Amino acid sequence: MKLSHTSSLRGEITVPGDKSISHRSIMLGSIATGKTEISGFLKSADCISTMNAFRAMGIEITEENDIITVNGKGLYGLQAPNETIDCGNSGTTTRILSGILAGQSFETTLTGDESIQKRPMKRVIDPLSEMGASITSVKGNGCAPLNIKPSQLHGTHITTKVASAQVKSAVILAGLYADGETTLTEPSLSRNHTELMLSSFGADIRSGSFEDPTAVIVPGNELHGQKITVPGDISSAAYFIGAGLITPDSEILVKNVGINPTRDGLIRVFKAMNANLELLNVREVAGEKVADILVKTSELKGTEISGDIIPTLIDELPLIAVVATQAEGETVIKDAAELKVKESNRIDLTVNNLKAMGADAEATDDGMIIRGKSELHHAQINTAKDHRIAMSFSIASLINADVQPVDILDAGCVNISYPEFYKDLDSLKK
Ligand code: SPQ
Repeated sequence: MKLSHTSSLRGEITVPGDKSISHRSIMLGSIATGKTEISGFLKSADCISTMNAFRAMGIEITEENDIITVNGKGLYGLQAPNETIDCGNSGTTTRILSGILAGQSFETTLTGDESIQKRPMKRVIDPLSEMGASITSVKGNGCAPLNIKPSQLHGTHITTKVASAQVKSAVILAGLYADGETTLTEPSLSRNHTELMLSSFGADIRSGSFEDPTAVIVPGNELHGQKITVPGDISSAAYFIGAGLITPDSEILVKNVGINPTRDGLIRVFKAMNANLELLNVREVAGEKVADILVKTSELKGTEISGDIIPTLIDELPLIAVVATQAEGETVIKDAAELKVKESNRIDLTVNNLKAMGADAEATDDGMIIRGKSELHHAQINTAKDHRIAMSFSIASLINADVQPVDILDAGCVNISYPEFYKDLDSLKK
């Protein structure tokens, strides 16, 4: 897709539902008893993979007037699927589902696309095995396909090396099927949507905190279907917030954005960079904090991003790197080696594409350094079919100094998390 620069961005936008919360709403709705009604569900390729996985296990999921209804069958109501479950491009589906499947009385195999089959799964295989699960990488390479056989799970204490909400959620959900209490301590607090939602479904769960990132799940409670309102995804809102900051003469109101403190690192970082950004109408919707975000063109300065804030903005780092090219001075991103094992190696891809556009960017072992301010030029952007790279560089294209457009390869990959992205971006161009 060819994208040209724009003179300004103005108007209001409501971003689609949060991807992480949408996945969890289907998963918990399926293993709860009774109906779960979901409004604001994100109908993107990744969340549809989760829906299809549960449909394949006998769960009826219907849609009417934009409300998704999951007819849950309880903790022990899933049925053996007829074939291997295809998780598509979704790491969230593959990893969290493996925790639920570890507690079932039937055997399953999970796989996904080329990218999924390269992403590390040992991080869920190891803790689930510690709990007594029978889970193996079919090819013996620590990646999907994963084979999961029935076994009795035991409550135990798990300590993880990486802060990962997917690993944490897999362990917590397996913990629902264990014979005692399961605790999980992660190095820093990762997003806590599973904990919040489980609590509203009636589970006996304690969420960790930034001071003590230990979650505790006690099995025994039945889960009950709920009404869920999914807030807008801050990871999708991020593109418009970033765009508003770096495009001249811009003012954008991004409405209904989830600002759970385990996800709001982007806002804290942009404020530290001197962003003209205001949170309006801050409220709570179904246990999640939500706000409208007003953003205006800003004179930005570089910053350091490292430590405990990293898990709270991990998916936004390619976009933050693009924005950093328009900040005076150096932006240093550290402690973010996890970026190498996402849908692509997001450190290398971000830095190579930034350099191709003329920015001063350098990859490091666990992050990157961007020195601003640089004029950006047209280039061909290799996305490796990674939706976050495609959207981040679509934002870079808005300030391309040349007449020639930026060429985003495999631009359709935005379907993974934000099918209407280009249409929404166009609606703001003035
Ligand atoms: O599902 P997937 O492919 O892993 O999605 C990504 C994304 O950019 O959309 C990561 F590539 O988001 C993850 C996120 O990085 C979604 C997620 C979740 O919903 O629990 C947690 C984070 O991953 P992790 O590995 O830190 O648990």
